[in-house]
Amino acid sequence: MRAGILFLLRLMILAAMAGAYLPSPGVVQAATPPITRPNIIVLLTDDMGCGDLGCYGGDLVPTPNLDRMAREGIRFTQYYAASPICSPSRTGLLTGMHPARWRITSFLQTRQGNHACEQADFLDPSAPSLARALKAAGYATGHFGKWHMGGGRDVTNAPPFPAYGFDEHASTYESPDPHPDLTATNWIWSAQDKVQRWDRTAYFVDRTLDFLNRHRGQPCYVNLWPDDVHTPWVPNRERLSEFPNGAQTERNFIGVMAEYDRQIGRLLAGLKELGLDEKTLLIFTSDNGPLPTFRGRRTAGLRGSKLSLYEGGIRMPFLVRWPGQVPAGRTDDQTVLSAWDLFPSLCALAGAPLPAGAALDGENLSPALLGRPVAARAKALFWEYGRNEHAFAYPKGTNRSPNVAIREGDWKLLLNADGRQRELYNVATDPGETTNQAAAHSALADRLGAKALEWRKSLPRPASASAQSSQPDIVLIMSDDMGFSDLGCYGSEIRTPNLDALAKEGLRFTQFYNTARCCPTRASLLSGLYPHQAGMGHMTGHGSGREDGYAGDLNRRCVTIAEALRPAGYRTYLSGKWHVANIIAPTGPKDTWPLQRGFDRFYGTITGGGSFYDPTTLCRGNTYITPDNDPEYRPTRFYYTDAISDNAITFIRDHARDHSAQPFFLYVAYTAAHWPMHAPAEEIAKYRGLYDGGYGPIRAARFARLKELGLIDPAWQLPPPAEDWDAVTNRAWESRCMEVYAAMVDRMDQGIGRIVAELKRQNRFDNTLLLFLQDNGGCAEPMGRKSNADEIKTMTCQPMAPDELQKKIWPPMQTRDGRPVRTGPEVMPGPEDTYVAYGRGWANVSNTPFREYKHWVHEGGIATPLIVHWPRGIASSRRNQLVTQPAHLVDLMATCVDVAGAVYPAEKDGQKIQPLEGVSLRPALDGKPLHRAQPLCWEHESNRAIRDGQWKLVAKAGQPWELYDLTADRTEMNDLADRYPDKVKELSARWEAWAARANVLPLGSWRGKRAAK
Ligand SMILES: [Ca+2]
Ligand SMILES: [Ca+2]
Repeated sequence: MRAGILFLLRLMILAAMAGAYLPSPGVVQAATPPITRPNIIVLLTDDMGCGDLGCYGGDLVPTPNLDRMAREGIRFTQYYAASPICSPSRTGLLTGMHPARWRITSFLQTRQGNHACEQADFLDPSAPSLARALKAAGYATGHFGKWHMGGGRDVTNAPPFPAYGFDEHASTYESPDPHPDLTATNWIWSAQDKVQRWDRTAYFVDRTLDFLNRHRGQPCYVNLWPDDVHTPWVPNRERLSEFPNGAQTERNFIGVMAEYDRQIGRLLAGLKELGLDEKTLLIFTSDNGPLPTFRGRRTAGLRGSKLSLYEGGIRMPFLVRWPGQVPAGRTDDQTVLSAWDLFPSLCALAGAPLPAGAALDGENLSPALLGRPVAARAKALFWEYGRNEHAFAYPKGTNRSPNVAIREGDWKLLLNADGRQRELYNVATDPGETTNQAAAHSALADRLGAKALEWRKSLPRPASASAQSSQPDIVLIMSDDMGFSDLGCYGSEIRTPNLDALAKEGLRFTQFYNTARCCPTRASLLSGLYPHQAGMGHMTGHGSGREDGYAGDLNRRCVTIAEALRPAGYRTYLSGKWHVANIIAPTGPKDTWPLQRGFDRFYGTITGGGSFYDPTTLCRGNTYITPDNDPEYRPTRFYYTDAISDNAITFIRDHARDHSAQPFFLYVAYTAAHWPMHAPAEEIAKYRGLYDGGYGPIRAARFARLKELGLIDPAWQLPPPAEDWDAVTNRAWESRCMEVYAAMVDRMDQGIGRIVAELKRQNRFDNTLLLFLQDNGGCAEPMGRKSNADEIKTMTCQPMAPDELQKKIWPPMQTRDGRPVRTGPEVMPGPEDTYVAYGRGWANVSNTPFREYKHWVHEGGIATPLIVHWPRGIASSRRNQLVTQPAHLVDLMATCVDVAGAVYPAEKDGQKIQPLEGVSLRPALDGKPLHRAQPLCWEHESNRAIRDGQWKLVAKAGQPWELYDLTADRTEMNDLADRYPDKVKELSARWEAWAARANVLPLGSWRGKRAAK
């Protein structure tokens, strides 16, 4: 009672002051807080325009309840949203600041999309929050409805609601914690949702009333943020069959709008029923303008729409109702207020102090909310929307606005951030923005333009630009034809101390996958797509006339990592094997060679295989060279693995000298330990005798070590051996094969050690993201395992001139000094005149504990180590940990683009680029889950597989599907296909859908020419 009298008294004083005191510009009278602090409901509607409400002159749909709310309170005609699109608009309201100050510039989307829009992935929880400020002042806080300030899609690390000061919440897909009743699938809505699309506003109204009812003893702050009337418009059960074709029709909109208004009626009735009418300040507004506008009817004739800075995009309906406190039936067409004014204004009404140190952009206009218009605000209003052409959507024609705007007094100036396209309107006399007065009032336009651009420049630099100084160097190292357990840190006896050290200081993935073969893996790694999408379903070198998915050249509907990173300021280098180009002729076109696919510098081989002492297609830039005629690299003794390491080091050294301020991407593609078994004698000597006991003991030791390291589950069975050592007749030769193989890996590891040393020497190592992986599993191909003694008897060989190119990839061939190259079990491998593969028995050891080999998509063909090392990017507490989430080559592009702050392009050189298939591995580096929308799939030579969670369905060419539960049985020993026929059916259907989508079909195209059509 006493409180009521005091409050009345205060209102009388306010009323008296309203008559007596007119604030001068720049001075706004702060409201004394009411004695009884009201509940505050901010009802923020999605994509609703003034013309959608009868009380603003709308005539599409009767809105009796909204109109009644207007009659019972104040209707403002000059209220502005913070942005013409969801996320920044919401950010402005919640933080009281221009949303771009928190790097929210467009709707929050995928990480790649966010980068493209120069924005953060979620609202920084250290930003001011209206909810937190009111909670600190004793309010109970709830958020019911759409959030869209973080979470959803591949953004898995958005802070939870309590981080922003909310006690309770129920929200949708675009939030850190989607409510299961609203989110049956991995999308914003679906027909499977328990709460149907047309019942959502009712659901949020119910949650709001329930929250108020449960917190009667406390003032409440509630965000009631329905996702109506955003598209799709799904008005009711009866009309669901019309979706999606009817999703944007006028008829469906009318249905949705009518239902929305009915729910406003339920809210008003509910407040009354709870006895809270006079205790509740209810604010109704919208986050941005409508789209489609139905010929401007939904904007009440204002120019523009959602996505536009013209009034139709940002001038919103705004109603305030507080029976008994706020005068009824008023229209305030004087006060110019904005979303970011609500924070200080509502805090003033609630008696809540503003957060210490907060630099709010808004001002306290609480007198206006109580019915006393503020004729002149202190601060100008600013907006921006649209930072580039590729990542932002814009309305068409005259509704598209310049991308910066300012309003001061009655004047509004729009211009582009580069100062062009100035438009000046008097929005008091010309709210439709029809007459540009920039020429007539050029001094005013100059002044406002300068002010707007100064404001625009004060915004934080885009995430990608501000990350520039901290953009990591990226070193992606891949080896050739190695098995899962060939590195020390993955259970091997082969000495790889440098890779082991990287693993110890970094992370090891236990379920990383390649695509089973050289060319497809390289295409997938470079492009972030499945191989067939990049034109590399099979190998290079098949000639023309093949199916598109098997053309054998990296196509132009993909970009390489180098092409994606260059625009973000990266220099790009490749040392090693390319193997994604059909044409290898020295005089042929080179448009699919590295320099034409985004690399600044290239040293290496265009094709695969070949001698380590005289690799065919050895190349510097676009020019073929030989080990004897390369002026830039003259080692005492040429060995290709060393050459790849040495040239990589040269690239790093030259970069530090010439481009030290720029980050670089260095792709190091070793050909070790692909056949032939070639290694310097001193390396082989280190392994002499180690493999004399044959396959069994080594395989058993690796199996034990893998378990010890925690890389495999002890419960998994080791498959039977592929070869029987007792049956081997050429044991000395057979064990020498493995000695050389080990020497090749060892020598590569030493080179990696030297690359690391150079990064350290250049002081770049701490901020280098270094990744190591292998292109396919151990190789069982029998290359060079039969004697060619008879063939070479008739060979005549001459020493090769320094400029003479090695044209042969495999025998018959000769050494540069004129000796024939020998094969078969009489030839101890290692030297340059030998050409031998290590064979199936050792490949089986390499692939311990898995089945099958290179070519096949059982685990032995596609499982690879992945070591990730990045001192600045991986918390020290995470070092030496294992990442057990499945991941795939397609994720490497997404990861590089992510950490580089680069933009994955939708288009390049006028050519549409296929969307990324992978997800950034960055959350996994932090120990967080990856959110992959699609299962992983494989096809190579008609071998096919699909992995979804624990399940893998796999088949060899022409064979039936096998089903494995990889959690229980990653060695693929217990085929569950007969036991779970429904799972087989489901996964095979999904594989088929992928194959159709990913350019894999017709299956078997890898065998030859295009099928007749
Ligand atoms: Ca919206
Ligand atoms: Ca390979």
